Amino acid sequence: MTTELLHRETFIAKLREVGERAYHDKHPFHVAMNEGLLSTDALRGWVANRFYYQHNIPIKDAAILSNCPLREVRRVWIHRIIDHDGSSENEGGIEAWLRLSEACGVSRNELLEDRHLQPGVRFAVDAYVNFARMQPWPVAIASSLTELFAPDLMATRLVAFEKFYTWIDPNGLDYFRRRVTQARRDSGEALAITLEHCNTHELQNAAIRGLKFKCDVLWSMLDAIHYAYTRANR
Ligand code: AHQ
Repeated sequence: MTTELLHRETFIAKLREVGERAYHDKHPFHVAMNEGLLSTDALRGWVANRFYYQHNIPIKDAAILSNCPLREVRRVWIHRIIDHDGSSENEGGIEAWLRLSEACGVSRNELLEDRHLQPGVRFAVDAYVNFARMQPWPVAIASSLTELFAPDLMATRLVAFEKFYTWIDPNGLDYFRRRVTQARRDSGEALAITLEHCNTHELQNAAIRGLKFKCDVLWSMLDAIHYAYTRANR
């Protein structure tokens, strides 16, 4: 087995291959969502459960920052916390997600109290936070490269929500509108850091495995939601 460092283009191609095979845009729940086939109950369940993921993203990113000794990397990464927690100038993604929930007819307290949280969603998200705490910081950053594939999914989702789920107040969709550009910027930064700091054969392999792990985190969240809220399993 070679211990050679992968060339930049080969490394990028291998990272992209992971997403093309395993990213959750291909999960049956997302396929049904984007075809307008989800019930109100299933969509509300997805919004309620995804809140646990959104709420934990800044905690995950703070774990990466706490492990990273390089000021130039922390300066790039730190905006992700404000992007979600917000500031005096901007509400942040967590507040936008709570507004999405209210637009779907689920109260913010139901989300804040995890009243609909499925066990499989909790365990997948907790695994992601612990991964960020325990892995070398370049590998944890590489695992966020699922966002390379997020902008297209966000754009498709937005069209589907506006076309099929007209019972949702369109003002609640701000989260997805912002996410298209945020995910593009985030993944560009994460890729540049990954290419520069996954600079050994071992770190490159760990980054590829970390991205596959993260695809499994997102996939198993949807497995749990699919099982809990789609008619087939009623
Ligand atoms: O809304 C999402 C988000 O804030 C993030 C942060 C990022 C990370 O740090 O891992 N990943 C991510 C994702 C978000 N939305 C998902 C979706 O399908 O709505 C996609 C997901 C990702 O691609 O990792």
